[in-house]
Amino acid sequence: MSENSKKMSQKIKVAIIAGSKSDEPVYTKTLNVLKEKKVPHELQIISAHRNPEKLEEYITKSEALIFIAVAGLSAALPGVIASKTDKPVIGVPVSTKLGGLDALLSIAQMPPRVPVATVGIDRGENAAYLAIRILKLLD
Ligand code: AIR
Repeated sequence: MSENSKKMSQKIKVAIIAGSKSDEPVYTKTLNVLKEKKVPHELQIISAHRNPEKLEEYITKSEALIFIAVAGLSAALPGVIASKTDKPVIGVPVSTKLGGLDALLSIAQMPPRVPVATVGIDRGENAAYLAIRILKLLD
């Protein structure tokens, strides 16, 4: 089997969605761990505020088992994803302003029945390690 068709036959397990390309230093940490551990994944840049329809369409169609959402400022992204899927959602707050406290509180303070697992500010790698632990439960 060629490398290309091998890739095609691997189902995406983790979908990483970032609110902006400017979050790249943080989501790169997530990508690096998933690449190193050979977990099939894909990255999308979709803002919950700027592209809500595109976000909903992507979540609905995605075959991923886990979503990792990376965002700064008011950081609605992880919460919006959790409102549209019952798959696990891991949120990564980005230190865009206020040292990332704005995003951390926004992501962590979800209402009852709509959980988001929140990792530390700029801790993109921990989102990947947590996703891998969850995926191990399925093996
Ligand atoms: N963001 C984008 N749409 C909604 C939000 N909260 C976040 C991005 C990024 C920050 O706003 O995740 O952390 C700044 O984005 P930009 O595109 O202006 O650089």
